[in-house]
Amino acid sequence: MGLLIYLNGKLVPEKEAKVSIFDHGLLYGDGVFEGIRGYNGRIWKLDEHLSRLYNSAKAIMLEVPLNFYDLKNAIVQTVRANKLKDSYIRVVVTRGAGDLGLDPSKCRVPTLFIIAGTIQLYPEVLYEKGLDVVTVGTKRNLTESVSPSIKSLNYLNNILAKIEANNAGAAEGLMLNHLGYVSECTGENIFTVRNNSLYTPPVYAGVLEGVTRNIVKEIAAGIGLKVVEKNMTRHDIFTADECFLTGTAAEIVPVVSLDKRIIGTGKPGETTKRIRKEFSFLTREEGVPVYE
Ligand code: PXG
Repeated sequence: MGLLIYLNGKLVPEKEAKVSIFDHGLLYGDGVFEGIRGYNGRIWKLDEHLSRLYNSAKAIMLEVPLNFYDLKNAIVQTVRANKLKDSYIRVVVTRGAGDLGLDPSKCRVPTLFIIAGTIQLYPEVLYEKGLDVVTVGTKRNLTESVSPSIKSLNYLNNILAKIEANNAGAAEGLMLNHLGYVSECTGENIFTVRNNSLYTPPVYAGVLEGVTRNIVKEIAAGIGLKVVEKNMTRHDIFTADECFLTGTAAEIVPVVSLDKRIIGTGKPGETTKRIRKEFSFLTREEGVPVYE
């Protein structure tokens, strides 16, 4: 049995959920998206994800066909229609169908679809053992070219980095910005732990302002850890006590080496484990209810 997909105002079986081959989301990667999680019959940080979606759309001058309230409702309805307790939700807005030229002004109606399914990004064993990460040659997009703050359908920057990580046999790739400072991994933000403080690159280093990143900052404050946003080099990661990545799909995943340099003890650290525990507690308690 397939999923029910929300497509332009209707719930349709996945086999019937089709978009035009002239859709500029497909032809040019012209569109925006969000990846959202549902836990325990609730949708986690829905408002935060939707704010980012509207901001991404604004930056590319794309009008989301539904207002905030109606879009929120459509997402809840889609999760409910698929009877999901734990879910991974993909919300996609594209420029819509146009002609073969790239001019977005010729695309009159944006396409909106919502997929509510499930995901497991990494096998469980990687959360226990930690990831080996390599630095990739592909630099993170320049802020004044395609801003990393826009969660656009144009993910080739990150996909090229992921290909390099795959080729090196590593679970993730660390991307530097054009100045050589650490930005983020291909679909996750990065943190280090050192002397009871957390460090993460600032948004201006070319990172997506992750929803999970922001929650980790709150968790850290709640357990008495200082959070410092500053430019970081690979050296800062080699010599950290602990390192972890954050993202909606990955949640919080420990990193135990970078470019074969063992980080800390080479095992997931105590602070990382503590934050993972707090995070998993919050995700089970909070969120927009789907079934009430
Ligand atoms: N950086 C980038 C470049 C991302 O795409 C994050 C950080 C983490 O942000 P959140 O808000 O999720 O904490 C993301 C989001 C995947 C996948 O399958 C990952 C994302 C999006 C879509 C797919 O790995 N990550």
